Amino acid sequence: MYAQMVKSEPHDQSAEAEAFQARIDAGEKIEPQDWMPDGYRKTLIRQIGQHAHSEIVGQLPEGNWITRAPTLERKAILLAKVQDEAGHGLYLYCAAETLGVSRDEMTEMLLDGRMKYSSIFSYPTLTWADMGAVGWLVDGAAIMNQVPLQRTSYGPYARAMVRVCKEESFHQRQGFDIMMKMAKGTQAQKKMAQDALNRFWYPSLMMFGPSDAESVHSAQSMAWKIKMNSNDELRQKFVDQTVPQAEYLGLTVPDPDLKWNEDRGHYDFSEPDWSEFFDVLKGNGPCSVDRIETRKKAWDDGAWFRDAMVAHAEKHKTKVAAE
Ligand code: BYC
Repeated sequence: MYAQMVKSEPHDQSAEAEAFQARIDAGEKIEPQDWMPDGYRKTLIRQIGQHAHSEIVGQLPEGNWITRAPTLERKAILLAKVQDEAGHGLYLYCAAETLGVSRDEMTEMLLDGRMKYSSIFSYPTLTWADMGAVGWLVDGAAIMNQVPLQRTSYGPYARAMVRVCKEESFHQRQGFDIMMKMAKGTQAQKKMAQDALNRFWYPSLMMFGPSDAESVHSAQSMAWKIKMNSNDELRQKFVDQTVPQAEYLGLTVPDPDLKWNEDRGHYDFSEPDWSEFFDVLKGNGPCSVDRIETRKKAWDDGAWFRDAMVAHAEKHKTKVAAE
């Protein structure tokens, strides 16, 4: 269906493409029924689809701790957060569907490796402090990336981001709150908090994507306002915001070269190990195989339910047509 739709674009795109770019430059929103270049549509499907998959796969590392949360209150909070991520996935799948791709197609593309999910979720969550680090750092990085996306040029994506960002702010606060409790707790708890920061720091920096020099899509995506900032810009903003928070917690960012640069007005910091990042993207992260197997099992287990819903809808349609 997606392939058919792309083929049906008008042949002479130049005048339309120019008018389209003018609309983008004027800050107008593009809506599903509007003409758009093939590349714009494909880039959005790739980015929104990847984003949706990340929200869904992102439930797994935290879902791992729901049954082991230390108190009833922490359990209720974590449960609500993981449910929010499912909601985010749904808004995003719906936004992508307005571009002519179905959720089933996107899921199949995730399961057979044609679509990606965020590299961060290929890492394991080993202790309760990881729930703090994920909320604080991973949701913190997500907010840094997603707040500007509320102004992205594609209407359904921008609107989905508004609600997602509100919920992500709560997620980040709850993560920081867990880190506070751990960092100000017993020696053993503080050690766990430091260990979680050590393991999640560089994978969180990787969430923003490769360096600007290596980013293949940034220039075009920024011209189309699908992306509002470059990967390096957002990574720097994240470091500048997060380092004082780590200091407040009394924890040490695992980067010996981290230093405030008075001239630049930013922190200097070490780049993540990019060979590790590209290896994770190839499906070689510590939990990559497990994440996809888990999603595949959930998809296969849910087949009977999806079939039943379609059968019910068909039956209803036939009944309405007969009346
Ligand atoms: N992981 O040209 P580039 C969350 C790929 S979930 C995997 O810079 P682009 C949450 C990229 O796709 C947050 N792949 O790409 C949920 C491209 O490969 P392809 C998820 C990555 O698209 C639960 C190649 O590398 N947020 O919030 O311009 C619990 C070259 O990169 C990654 C979003 O998805 C990565 N980290 O920029 C808690 C936000 N980085 O596709 C929290 C929306 C790059 O050509 N997405 N790649 O095969 C974006 O803003 C952009 O897609 C990215 C990458 C900044 C991620």
